[in-house]
Amino acid sequence: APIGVFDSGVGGLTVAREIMRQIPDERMVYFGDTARLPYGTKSKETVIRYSKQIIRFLKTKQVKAIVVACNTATAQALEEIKNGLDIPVIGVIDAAARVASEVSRNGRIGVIGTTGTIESGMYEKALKEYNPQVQVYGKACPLLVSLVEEGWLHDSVTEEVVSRYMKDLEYKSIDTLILGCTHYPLLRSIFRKVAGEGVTLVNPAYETAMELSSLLDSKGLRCGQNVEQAGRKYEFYVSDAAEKFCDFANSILPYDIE
Ligand code: DGN
Repeated sequence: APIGVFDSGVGGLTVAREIMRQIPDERMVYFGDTARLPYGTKSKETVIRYSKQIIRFLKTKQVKAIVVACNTATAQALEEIKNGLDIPVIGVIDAAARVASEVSRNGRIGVIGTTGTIESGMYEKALKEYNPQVQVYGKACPLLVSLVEEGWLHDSVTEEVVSRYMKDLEYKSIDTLILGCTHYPLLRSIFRKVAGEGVTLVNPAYETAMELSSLLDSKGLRCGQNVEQAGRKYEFYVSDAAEKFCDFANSILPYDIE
């Protein structure tokens, strides 16, 4: 059975990409809610409702586990959607928070994401569960999603915007920065430059793929390696604008989708 992965749009493809890289034998069904994005500015009630609808769709695809590949949906809806679900579901926040709390030496951690993610305080809550001593500094960076979707990944304008946002974290002496929005790992080189070498960047997409891998192992849900599987390995569904989705997917995935 495949893994179900969903996001508000294209951003979750950074998580899908890590799943393809880290656990290449697994099949995957991806849903991007392109008709209703962005989730970053929507209310909690709405994000919960949308997420539950998508999960109903993914269950019709017989998925064995679900990854909420969206920081906003994880922050706003993960707790609610876990209830009453008979398959494992993970979000993108927990593994990133655990790793960040482990790698930080001075306990001063920055978190950046959409307004919804930062205002939810969920990263801070998760980080403090792993280490109550940490100081967490959140900063919403809403403009970055549009810049990434415009394809301006290595652009001086994007660098300028990143610098402006990072100014607020400048005097906090953070040594660890969580890229808490699906789009931000695509700006890694800019963050690297702006934040400086002394700051460890934590990528929730990568950490989530690793957590999914251990979860499948521990639940005995791992697919047999090298097994001939019927049907397509990866399936993608969107609620609108499939062509635009394809273009973005083809720009970041290791192979072309139709
Ligand atoms: N996928 C969203 C997130 O990770 O928070 C970003 C896109 C959005 O809905 N604004």
